Amino acid sequence: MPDAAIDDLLTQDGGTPRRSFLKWSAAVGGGAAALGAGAYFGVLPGIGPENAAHAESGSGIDRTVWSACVVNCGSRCPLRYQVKDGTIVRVLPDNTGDDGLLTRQIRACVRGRNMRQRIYNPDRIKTPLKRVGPRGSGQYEAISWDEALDLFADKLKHTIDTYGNESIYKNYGSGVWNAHLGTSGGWERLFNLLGGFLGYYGNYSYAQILTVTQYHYGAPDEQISNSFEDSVTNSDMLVLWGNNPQETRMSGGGNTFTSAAAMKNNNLKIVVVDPRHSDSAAVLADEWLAPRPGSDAALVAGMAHVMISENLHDQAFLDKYCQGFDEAHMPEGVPAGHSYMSYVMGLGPDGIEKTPAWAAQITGVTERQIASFARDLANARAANITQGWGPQRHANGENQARAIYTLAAMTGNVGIPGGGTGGREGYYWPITSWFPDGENPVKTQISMFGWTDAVERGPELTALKDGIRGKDKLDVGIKFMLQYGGNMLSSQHADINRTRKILTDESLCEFICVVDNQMTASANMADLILPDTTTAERWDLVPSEYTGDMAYLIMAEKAIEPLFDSKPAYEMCVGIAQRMGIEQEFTEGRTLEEWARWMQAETVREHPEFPTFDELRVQGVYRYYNPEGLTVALKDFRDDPDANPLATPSGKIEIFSTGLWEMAKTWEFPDPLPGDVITALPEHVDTWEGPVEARTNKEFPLQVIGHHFKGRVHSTYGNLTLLKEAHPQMVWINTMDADARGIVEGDLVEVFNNRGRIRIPARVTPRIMPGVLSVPQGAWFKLDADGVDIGGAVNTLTKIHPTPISKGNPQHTALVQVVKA
Ligand SMILES: Nc1nc2c(c(=O)[nH]1)N[C@H]1C(S)=C(S)[C@@H](COP(=O)(O)OP(=O)(O)OC[C@H]3O[C@@H](n4cnc5c(=O)[nH]c(N)nc54)[C@H](O)[C@@H]3O)O[C@H]1N2
Ligand SMILES: Nc1nc2c(c(=O)[nH]1)N[C@H]1C(S)=C(S)[C@@H](COP(=O)(O)OP(=O)(O)OC[C@H]3O[C@@H](n4cnc5c(=O)[nH]c(N)nc54)[C@H](O)[C@@H]3O)O[C@H]1N2
Ligand code: SF4
Ligand SMILES: [Mo]
Repeated sequence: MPDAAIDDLLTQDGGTPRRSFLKWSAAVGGGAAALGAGAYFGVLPGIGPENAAHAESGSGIDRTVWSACVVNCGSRCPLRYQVKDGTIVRVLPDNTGDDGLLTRQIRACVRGRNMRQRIYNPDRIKTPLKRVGPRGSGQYEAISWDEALDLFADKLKHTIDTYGNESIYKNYGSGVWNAHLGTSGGWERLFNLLGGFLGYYGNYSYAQILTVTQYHYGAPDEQISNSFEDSVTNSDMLVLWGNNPQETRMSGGGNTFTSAAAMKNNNLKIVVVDPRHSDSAAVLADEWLAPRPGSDAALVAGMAHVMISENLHDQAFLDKYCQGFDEAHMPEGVPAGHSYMSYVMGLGPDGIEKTPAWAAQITGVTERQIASFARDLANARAANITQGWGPQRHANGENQARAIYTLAAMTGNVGIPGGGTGGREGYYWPITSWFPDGENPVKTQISMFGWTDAVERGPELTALKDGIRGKDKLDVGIKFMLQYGGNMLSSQHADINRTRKILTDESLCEFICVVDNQMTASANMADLILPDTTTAERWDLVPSEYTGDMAYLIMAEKAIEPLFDSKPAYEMCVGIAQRMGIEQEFTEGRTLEEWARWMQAETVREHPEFPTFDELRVQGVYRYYNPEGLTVALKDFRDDPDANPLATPSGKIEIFSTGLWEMAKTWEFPDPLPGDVITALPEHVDTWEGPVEARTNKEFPLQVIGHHFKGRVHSTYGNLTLLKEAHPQMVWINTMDADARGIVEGDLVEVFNNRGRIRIPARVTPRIMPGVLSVPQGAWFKLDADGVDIGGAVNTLTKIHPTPISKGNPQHTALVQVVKA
């Protein structure tokens, strides 16, 4: 944008541009057609002087600065900080855009609007801290930055010299996810320049679906579905399958808005499939089906039985685009009886017909509901089945995910407007430039969930048994761990008590450094704690993430000076690089702000339509769109499967996966638990602590899941008084289960199994199915003198046992008992 145009915007009065903007947005809101080639609209009029980073006369405010909430909630919201005398006195939301489907305001949720409480929280880590008592005891002394960085550099050098680079690990942490600079903070670049570190693959969000998609659709990542914007425009049915956008996508820029738009379309039926009557079920659903957690593959098989029996499935689509639905479309060399149809109709190896009655027994959904949902789905003109990541975050969650994908194929919805792939709702991935981390010279990777095993018994881990990649086995355990922007050590990984025990043994992992801005339970496990700033105290550029067909970029300007003795991670890395003799290679002469400017210059070089850094400082948010219009996933494949085959062995959707068939022959499960199997078809399998075991387990008869919760993003924001009052941590329990135990609403209860015990109030409600509890995940872990977690972290109850294919985190699978405290 030329300078004159910026001047123009800055001098316009607020009213005029808004009116012209509304006209424009009405056109764009009309749907795909309006988003033709070249329809890149970035500058939304309505950007008045109140947004600019300049003095505001008469308001008592020195300046208003654009920044953002960058937690990993999958949205990203702009925030405008009003600053007076170097202090943020007020947090304002986005004021660009309107209520148009593709021009929507990116309104921050209740969490972001309370950002001041996080920035000025008493839990802020104020100075570098060195451990003085035993690990985990929480005894620290304040040290200077010089001492702290010396200690870090010495330990790093010692560990590399003694054990090699493969013993260095940067743990998963999503607290600054997807900020172009903050995500890495500089750490990966630093380690890469020093010879590299043990990598990880996958993520806690969707490890299982991520990995199996490669086998099912041939895609390297989860296969997204059509966008909600497309559903609003073109579907007559939208299925939210273990998908809760009203709570997990709460930004006004994200799918809370677009799914609500779907709800306003009277010709669109919305079905929610979730053991809980989630906020999305409450707000959006015409119909709610409640399967037991971990039973989705059985539900799909029961529905498939209805479709096949009544000839409702799309045979033409399955013939042309899929492998393995029926016996006529199997790869060579596979014995008869291994097609999905054979599995469903009882003609496969197990000989069991997957009737609705069979499915009802496993899922708890009635036969009638299964049949009528199957018919409705098959008869819909265009249905978008969108699965969230709840169904796959289970023991053998891989099969759950693939089963839901399969339903999209059986109903012929893949690749058409209004349809979908069975994956999560589609979006336009941001195209802006990142901070350059460089390449990791170490190619060995563990699953992101495998780090406690790699600490405890690294050299025992192998490729075929534990999913080590890049090597047949690990040679050394993790000896040096950096936890940056994550609360894995005592909150977000499974089985907190066991995790803490593994970490307490200083002969295993010899050095732990936590870099955070709040004093979390994980920080308490560190040998060295380094106080980071918050985003408000540094420069960054923040892209949107899962925000449907409207992508955007936000300016995060440094609003205030670093509080206390904190420092942006990048500056910590510079200090360490100095000590390791690589300062120049690391910085290339750039400060943090200069890197932020560099990233935007890189973006503008590739996309001249984007605003420059200084333009973005004024306008705050830049929206942009996929030039191809609304997301219709796999449209190319649908239109011409020969010209655009999938990257599976057959080039087709593999309902029977050749890759998994082969994998099942070679992968090793020396001490298998039920469910540790790899099947070429998306079969239901009875797993450890799953819905079937729950029925016979007298000691721990209740399944517990931990839904993602509006009061926090994981553990972040979990220490804010206002949010705790608005959204108290309570365990959801069905009225019948509560009655049977003499529990009434608000009673303190203890939820426990052999791994741990938590104490929290009960939320007695018919909004969760009998036999199932939900403890919203991410509460701050806090042990009392008896070893009871009175913070109520669900991971006190979950198990460290990886899923069979992705070696991912089955953190919605656990059995427990509950009693009145
Ligand atoms: N039982 C169960 N467990 C789960 C899940 C589940 O569904 N059930 N979900 C899993 C999923 S999907 C995920 S993504 C993970 C998330 O797990 P984590 O990535 O550990 O997420 P948070 O708990 O939010 O921790 C983020 C940390 O970053 C810190 N932070 C925030 N801003 C900054 C900053 O600017 N600098 C630094 N240095 N630190 C900062 C926060 O204070 C917080 O301590 O949890 C997983 N755990
Ligand atoms: N407010 C808020 N928003 C968030 C987050 C947060 O912590 N708080 N975390 C963010 C992150 S990092 C991620 S990865 C996403 C997570 O997004 P998801 O993984 O989709 O969220 P979950 O709450 O784990 O699961 C979604 C729904 O699935 C249901 N469910 C659980 N098990 C099953 C099952 O076996 N079958 C079926 N059909 N349903 C099941 C749960 O009750 C829940 O309502 O959310 C993101 N958004
Ligand atoms: S938590 Fe998510 S929805 Fe809420 S303000 Fe932050 S980025 Fe936006
Ligand atoms: Mo996640």
